[in-house]
Amino acid sequence: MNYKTLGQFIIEKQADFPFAKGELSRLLRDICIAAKIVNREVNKAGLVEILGETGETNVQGEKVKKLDVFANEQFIAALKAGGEVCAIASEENDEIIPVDSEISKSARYVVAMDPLDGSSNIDVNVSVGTIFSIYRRTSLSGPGTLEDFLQRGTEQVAAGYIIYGSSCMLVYTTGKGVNGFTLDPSIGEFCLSHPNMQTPKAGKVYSINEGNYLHFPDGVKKYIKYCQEEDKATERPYSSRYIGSGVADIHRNLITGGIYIYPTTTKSPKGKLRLLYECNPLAFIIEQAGGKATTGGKRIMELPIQELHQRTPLFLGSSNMVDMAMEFMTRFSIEKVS
Ligand code: AHM
Ligand code: MG
Repeated sequence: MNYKTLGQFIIEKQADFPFAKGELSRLLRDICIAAKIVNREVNKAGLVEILGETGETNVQGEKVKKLDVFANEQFIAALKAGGEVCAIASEENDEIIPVDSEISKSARYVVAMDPLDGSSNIDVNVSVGTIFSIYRRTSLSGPGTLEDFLQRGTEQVAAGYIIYGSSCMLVYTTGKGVNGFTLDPSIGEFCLSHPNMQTPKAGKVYSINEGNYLHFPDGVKKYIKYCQEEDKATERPYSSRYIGSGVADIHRNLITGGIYIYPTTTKSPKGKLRLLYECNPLAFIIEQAGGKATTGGKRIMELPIQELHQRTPLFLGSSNMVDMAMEFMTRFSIEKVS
Protein backbone atom coordinates (compact mmCIF):
# COMPACT_ATOMS: atom_id res chain seq x y z
CA MET A 1 0.00 0.00 0.00
CA ASN A 2 1.41 3.40 -0.97
CA TYR A 3 0.32 5.58 1.94
CA LYS A 4 0.91 9.29 2.22
CA THR A 5 0.45 10.30 5.83
CA LEU A 6 -0.82 13.69 6.94
CA GLY A 7 2.62 14.39 8.41
CA GLN A 8 4.36 13.75 5.09
CA PHE A 9 1.75 15.75 3.20
CA ILE A 10 2.10 18.77 5.49
CA ILE A 11 5.90 18.79 5.12
CA GLU A 12 5.59 18.62 1.31
CA LYS A 13 3.05 21.47 1.30
CA GLN A 14 5.23 23.68 3.46
CA ALA A 15 7.05 24.60 0.26
CA ASP A 16 3.83 26.37 -0.86
CA PHE A 17 4.51 29.00 1.80
CA PRO A 18 7.94 30.44 1.06
CA PHE A 19 8.18 32.41 4.31
CA ALA A 20 6.70 29.74 6.53
CA LYS A 21 8.84 28.56 9.38
CA GLY A 22 6.97 25.34 9.94
CA GLU A 23 4.78 26.71 12.74
CA LEU A 24 1.55 26.13 10.87
CA SER A 25 2.64 22.58 10.10
CA ARG A 26 3.34 21.98 13.77
CA LEU A 27 0.00 23.50 14.70
CA LEU A 28 -1.83 21.09 12.38
CA ARG A 29 0.18 18.26 13.90
CA ASP A 30 -0.99 19.32 17.40
CA ILE A 31 -4.61 19.35 16.26
CA CYS A 32 -4.12 15.93 14.72
CA ILE A 33 -2.82 14.50 18.01
CA ALA A 34 -5.85 15.73 19.95
CA ALA A 35 -8.14 14.42 17.19
CA LYS A 36 -6.72 10.92 17.54
CA ILE A 37 -7.25 10.98 21.30
CA VAL A 38 -10.82 12.23 20.95
CA ASN A 39 -11.50 9.62 18.27
CA ARG A 40 -10.28 6.89 20.61
CA GLU A 41 -12.73 8.04 23.29
CA VAL A 42 -15.62 8.55 20.85
CA ASN A 43 -15.11 4.97 19.67
CA LYS A 44 -15.63 3.55 23.11
CA ALA A 45 -18.28 6.03 24.21
CA GLY A 46 -20.78 3.22 24.83
CA LEU A 47 -18.28 1.23 26.88
CA VAL A 48 -16.82 3.77 29.24
CA GLU A 49 -18.94 6.03 31.34
CA ILE A 50 -18.34 9.09 29.27
CA LEU A 51 -21.94 9.63 28.26
CA GLY A 52 -23.12 10.76 31.67
CA GLU A 53 -23.55 14.23 33.00
CA THR A 54 -20.46 16.08 34.12
CA GLY A 55 -20.01 15.63 37.81
CA GLU A 56 -21.03 11.95 37.99
CA THR A 57 -18.58 9.52 39.54
CA ASN A 58 -17.45 6.37 37.72
CA VAL A 59 -16.56 2.98 39.21
CA GLN A 60 -12.97 4.02 39.82
CA GLY A 61 -14.30 6.87 41.90
CA GLU A 62 -13.18 9.38 39.26
CA LYS A 63 -15.35 12.23 38.10
CA VAL A 64 -16.97 11.45 34.76
CA LYS A 65 -16.47 13.98 32.01
CA LYS A 66 -18.87 14.38 29.18
CA LEU A 67 -17.23 13.85 25.84
CA ASP A 68 -17.57 17.46 24.76
CA VAL A 69 -15.78 18.62 27.92
CA PHE A 70 -13.15 15.92 27.37
CA ALA A 71 -12.65 16.97 23.73
CA ASN A 72 -12.31 20.61 24.74
CA GLU A 73 -9.64 19.75 27.30
CA GLN A 74 -7.70 17.56 24.85
CA PHE A 75 -7.55 20.19 22.13
CA ILE A 76 -6.61 22.94 24.58
CA ALA A 77 -3.89 20.74 26.12
CA ALA A 78 -2.45 19.76 22.72
CA LEU A 79 -2.44 23.36 21.49
CA LYS A 80 -0.84 24.66 24.68
CA ALA A 81 1.80 21.93 24.65
CA GLY A 82 2.64 22.63 20.99
CA GLY A 83 3.54 26.26 21.74
CA GLU A 84 2.36 27.67 18.40
CA VAL A 85 -0.74 29.56 19.64
CA CYS A 86 -0.99 32.64 21.83
CA ALA A 87 -4.73 32.19 22.47
CA ILE A 88 -7.57 29.73 21.94
CA ALA A 89 -11.30 30.34 21.58
CA SER A 90 -13.77 27.51 22.05
CA GLU A 91 -17.51 27.05 21.90
CA GLU A 92 -17.18 25.55 25.39
CA ASN A 93 -15.60 28.66 26.94
CA ASP A 94 -17.33 32.02 27.37
CA GLU A 95 -14.05 33.93 27.14
CA ILE A 96 -10.89 33.38 25.12
CA ILE A 97 -8.09 31.34 26.70
CA PRO A 98 -4.88 33.38 26.53
CA VAL A 99 -1.77 31.21 26.38
CA ASP A 100 1.10 32.51 28.42
CA SER A 101 4.04 30.16 28.62
CA GLU A 102 7.73 30.08 27.86
CA ILE A 103 7.26 28.04 24.66
CA SER A 104 4.40 30.19 23.35
CA LYS A 105 6.34 33.47 23.64
CA SER A 106 6.87 33.83 19.90
CA ALA A 107 3.58 32.15 18.90
CA ARG A 108 2.05 33.83 15.86
CA TYR A 109 -1.32 32.08 15.63
CA VAL A 110 -4.68 31.82 17.36
CA VAL A 111 -7.09 28.90 17.02
CA ALA A 112 -10.88 29.05 17.29
CA MET A 113 -12.70 25.74 17.57
CA ASP A 114 -15.85 23.86 18.24
CA PRO A 115 -14.31 20.83 19.96
CA LEU A 116 -17.33 18.55 19.59
CA ASP A 117 -19.98 19.74 17.20
CA GLY A 118 -23.32 17.94 17.15
CA SER A 119 -22.64 16.60 20.64
CA SER A 120 -26.29 15.65 21.18
CA ASN A 121 -25.54 12.78 18.75
CA ILE A 122 -22.90 11.11 20.94
CA ASP A 123 -25.35 9.23 23.11
CA VAL A 124 -26.96 7.61 20.05
CA ASN A 125 -23.83 6.51 18.16
CA VAL A 126 -24.16 9.06 15.38
CA SER A 127 -21.23 10.97 13.86
CA VAL A 128 -19.92 14.07 15.59
CA GLY A 129 -17.09 16.39 14.61
CA THR A 130 -14.51 18.99 15.56
CA ILE A 131 -14.21 22.26 13.63
CA PHE A 132 -11.15 24.50 13.76
CA SER A 133 -10.05 27.81 12.30
CA ILE A 134 -6.56 29.32 12.40
CA TYR A 135 -5.72 33.03 12.20
CA ARG A 136 -2.49 34.98 12.37
CA ARG A 137 -2.53 37.09 15.55
CA THR A 138 -3.05 40.82 15.13
CA SER A 139 -1.70 41.76 18.57
CA LEU A 140 2.02 42.22 18.68
CA SER A 141 3.26 40.16 21.60
CA GLY A 142 2.36 38.47 24.87
CA PRO A 143 -0.73 36.33 25.31
CA GLY A 144 -3.37 36.75 22.58
CA THR A 145 -6.37 39.05 22.99
CA LEU A 146 -10.03 39.04 21.98
CA GLU A 147 -9.16 41.31 19.03
CA ASP A 148 -7.00 38.54 17.56
CA PHE A 149 -10.22 36.60 16.97
CA LEU A 150 -12.35 39.44 15.64
CA GLN A 151 -11.09 39.04 12.09
CA ARG A 152 -13.17 38.32 9.02
CA GLY A 153 -13.24 34.77 7.71
CA THR A 154 -11.25 35.88 4.68
CA GLU A 155 -8.25 36.27 7.02
CA GLN A 156 -8.17 32.58 7.95
CA VAL A 157 -4.84 30.92 7.18
CA ALA A 158 -6.18 27.41 7.61
CA ALA A 159 -9.38 25.68 8.63
CA GLY A 160 -10.61 22.15 8.90
CA TYR A 161 -12.83 19.61 10.53
CA ILE A 162 -12.51 16.14 11.90
CA ILE A 163 -15.46 13.80 11.50
CA TYR A 164 -15.73 10.96 13.99
CA GLY A 165 -17.86 8.72 11.81
CA SER A 166 -17.81 5.16 10.57
CA SER A 167 -14.21 6.07 9.95
CA CYS A 168 -12.39 9.11 11.31
CA MET A 169 -11.46 11.74 8.76
CA LEU A 170 -9.60 15.02 8.88
CA VAL A 171 -10.37 17.52 6.11
CA TYR A 172 -8.50 20.80 5.89
CA THR A 173 -7.52 23.71 3.70
CA THR A 174 -4.79 26.32 3.80
CA GLY A 175 -6.36 28.18 0.89
CA LYS A 176 -4.86 25.94 -1.79
CA GLY A 177 -7.62 23.39 -2.20
CA VAL A 178 -9.09 20.89 0.22
CA ASN A 179 -7.60 17.55 1.17
CA GLY A 180 -9.09 14.72 3.21
CA PHE A 181 -7.25 12.14 5.30
CA THR A 182 -8.68 8.96 6.79
CA LEU A 183 -7.35 7.58 10.04
CA ASP A 184 -5.91 4.10 9.57
CA PRO A 185 -6.33 2.68 13.08
CA SER A 186 -3.83 -0.12 12.40
CA ILE A 187 -0.95 2.38 12.09
CA GLY A 188 -2.51 5.31 13.96
CA GLU A 189 -1.96 7.72 11.08
CA PHE A 190 -4.21 9.95 9.00
CA CYS A 191 -3.55 8.95 5.38
CA LEU A 192 -4.40 10.96 2.28
CA SER A 193 -7.61 9.39 0.96
CA HIS A 194 -9.43 12.34 -0.66
CA PRO A 195 -6.91 14.55 -2.51
CA ASN A 196 -8.08 17.87 -3.95
CA MET A 197 -11.74 17.55 -2.90
CA GLN A 198 -14.22 19.34 -5.15
CA THR A 199 -17.92 19.61 -4.49
CA PRO A 200 -20.34 19.12 -7.43
CA LYS A 201 -21.73 22.41 -8.78
CA ALA A 202 -25.27 21.03 -8.70
CA GLY A 203 -26.37 18.72 -5.92
CA LYS A 204 -29.55 16.80 -5.21
CA VAL A 205 -29.65 16.84 -1.43
CA TYR A 206 -31.06 19.51 0.87
CA SER A 207 -30.32 19.46 4.59
CA ILE A 208 -32.36 21.55 6.99
CA ASN A 209 -34.25 20.96 10.22
CA GLU A 210 -37.74 20.96 8.72
CA GLY A 211 -39.26 20.69 12.19
CA ASN A 212 -38.71 24.44 12.35
CA TYR A 213 -40.58 24.98 9.07
CA LEU A 214 -43.27 27.26 10.46
CA HIS A 215 -40.61 29.56 11.87
CA PHE A 216 -38.53 29.89 8.68
CA PRO A 217 -38.37 33.03 6.52
CA ASP A 218 -40.71 32.84 3.48
CA GLY A 219 -37.74 32.54 1.09
CA VAL A 220 -36.62 29.33 2.83
CA LYS A 221 -40.16 27.92 2.93
CA LYS A 222 -40.54 28.54 -0.78
CA TYR A 223 -37.09 27.08 -1.54
CA ILE A 224 -37.96 23.88 0.35
CA LYS A 225 -41.12 23.54 -1.74
CA TYR A 226 -38.99 24.12 -4.87
CA CYS A 227 -36.69 21.25 -3.76
CA GLN A 228 -39.75 18.99 -3.41
CA GLU A 229 -41.35 19.79 -6.78
CA GLU A 230 -41.21 17.38 -9.75
CA ASP A 231 -38.91 18.60 -12.55
CA LYS A 232 -37.05 16.26 -14.89
CA ALA A 233 -34.52 18.84 -16.15
CA THR A 234 -33.19 19.60 -12.67
CA GLU A 235 -33.79 16.06 -11.36
CA ARG A 236 -36.17 17.24 -8.69
CA PRO A 237 -37.48 16.33 -6.20
CA TYR A 238 -34.21 16.44 -4.32
CA SER A 239 -33.59 14.16 -1.34
CA SER A 240 -33.82 15.46 2.18
CA ARG A 241 -30.98 14.36 4.50
CA TYR A 242 -30.47 15.82 7.96
CA ILE A 243 -28.29 14.18 10.59
CA GLY A 244 -28.31 17.16 12.94
CA SER A 245 -24.53 16.97 13.18
CA GLY A 246 -23.33 19.88 11.08
CA VAL A 247 -19.92 18.40 10.24
CA ALA A 248 -21.48 15.11 9.09
CA ASP A 249 -24.20 16.80 7.03
CA ILE A 250 -21.72 19.16 5.40
CA HIS A 251 -19.13 16.42 4.82
CA ARG A 252 -21.72 14.29 3.01
CA ASN A 253 -22.93 17.23 0.94
CA LEU A 254 -19.36 18.23 0.09
CA ILE A 255 -18.75 14.80 -1.41
CA THR A 256 -22.11 14.15 -3.08
CA GLY A 257 -23.29 17.72 -3.72
CA GLY A 258 -26.04 19.39 -1.74
CA ILE A 259 -27.06 22.36 0.35
CA TYR A 260 -27.06 22.77 4.13
CA ILE A 261 -29.25 25.53 5.51
CA TYR A 262 -29.54 26.80 9.07
CA PRO A 263 -31.60 29.96 8.56
CA THR A 264 -32.91 32.53 10.97
CA THR A 265 -36.08 31.39 12.69
CA THR A 266 -38.62 33.38 14.62
CA LYS A 267 -37.17 31.72 17.75
CA SER A 268 -33.50 32.35 16.78
CA PRO A 269 -33.64 35.60 14.82
CA LYS A 270 -29.86 35.60 14.31
CA GLY A 271 -29.65 31.92 13.36
CA LYS A 272 -28.15 29.22 15.56
CA LEU A 273 -24.64 28.55 14.29
CA ARG A 274 -21.60 30.53 15.37
CA LEU A 275 -19.65 32.60 12.88
CA LEU A 276 -16.14 32.26 14.30
CA TYR A 277 -15.67 28.55 14.85
CA GLU A 278 -18.50 26.93 12.89
CA CYS A 279 -19.50 28.99 9.84
CA ASN A 280 -16.22 30.65 8.82
CA PRO A 281 -14.10 27.47 8.79
CA LEU A 282 -16.82 25.49 7.01
CA ALA A 283 -17.23 28.36 4.54
CA PHE A 284 -13.47 28.43 3.85
CA ILE A 285 -13.51 24.70 3.12
CA ILE A 286 -16.59 24.72 0.90
CA GLU A 287 -15.31 27.70 -1.11
CA GLN A 288 -11.97 26.01 -1.58
CA ALA A 289 -13.88 22.95 -2.81
CA GLY A 290 -15.73 25.09 -5.38
CA GLY A 291 -18.93 25.68 -3.38
CA LYS A 292 -20.46 28.71 -1.66
CA ALA A 293 -21.38 29.83 1.85
CA THR A 294 -23.66 32.79 2.52
CA THR A 295 -26.13 34.16 5.03
CA GLY A 296 -28.81 33.85 2.35
CA GLY A 297 -27.69 37.30 1.19
CA LYS A 298 -24.03 37.92 1.94
CA ARG A 299 -20.81 35.94 1.76
CA ILE A 300 -20.10 34.41 5.18
CA MET A 301 -16.34 35.01 5.09
CA GLU A 302 -16.75 38.76 4.59
CA LEU A 303 -19.03 39.31 7.58
CA PRO A 304 -17.67 41.66 10.23
CA ILE A 305 -17.39 39.99 13.61
CA GLN A 306 -18.06 41.88 16.81
CA GLU A 307 -18.21 39.12 19.39
CA LEU A 308 -16.70 35.71 20.02
CA HIS A 309 -19.92 33.72 20.01
CA GLN A 310 -21.72 35.70 17.31
CA ARG A 311 -24.41 33.78 15.41
CA THR A 312 -25.31 33.87 11.76
CA PRO A 313 -27.72 32.15 9.37
CA LEU A 314 -25.91 29.76 7.02
CA PHE A 315 -26.59 28.59 3.45
CA LEU A 316 -23.68 26.36 2.44
CA GLY A 317 -22.97 23.88 -0.33
CA SER A 318 -23.06 23.37 -4.09
CA SER A 319 -22.86 26.74 -5.82
CA ASN A 320 -25.94 26.27 -8.04
CA MET A 321 -28.07 25.30 -5.07
CA VAL A 322 -26.86 28.16 -2.86
CA ASP A 323 -27.47 30.60 -5.74
CA MET A 324 -31.01 29.30 -6.19
CA ALA A 325 -31.77 29.44 -2.45
CA MET A 326 -30.47 33.02 -2.37
CA GLU A 327 -32.69 33.91 -5.30
CA PHE A 328 -35.68 32.71 -3.26
CA MET A 329 -34.47 34.76 -0.29
CA THR A 330 -34.19 37.88 -2.45
CA ARG A 331 -37.62 37.35 -3.97
CA PHE A 332 -39.55 36.43 -0.84
CA SER A 333 -37.53 37.47 2.22
CA ILE A 334 -35.68 40.58 1.18
CA GLU A 335 -36.05 42.21 4.60
CA LYS A 336 -34.59 39.15 6.33
CA VAL A 337 -31.46 38.79 4.20
CA SER A 338 -28.80 40.15 6.51
P1 AHM B 1 -23.79 22.42 18.78
O1 AHM B 1 -22.50 23.12 18.47
O2 AHM B 1 -24.41 22.88 20.05
O3 AHM B 1 -23.64 20.92 18.68
O4 AHM B 1 -24.85 22.90 17.66
C1 AHM B 1 -24.50 22.85 16.32
C2 AHM B 1 -25.33 21.80 15.65
C3 AHM B 1 -24.89 21.45 14.27
O5 AHM B 1 -23.91 20.47 14.30
C4 AHM B 1 -26.16 20.94 13.68
O6 AHM B 1 -26.18 21.05 12.28
C5 AHM B 1 -27.20 21.81 14.31
O7 AHM B 1 -26.63 22.29 15.51
C6 AHM B 1 -28.44 21.06 14.63
O8 AHM B 1 -29.33 21.91 15.24
P2 AHM B 1 -30.88 21.55 15.34
O9 AHM B 1 -30.98 20.42 16.31
O10 AHM B 1 -31.51 22.82 15.83
O11 AHM B 1 -31.35 21.18 13.97
MG1 MG C 1 -21.25 23.39 17.38
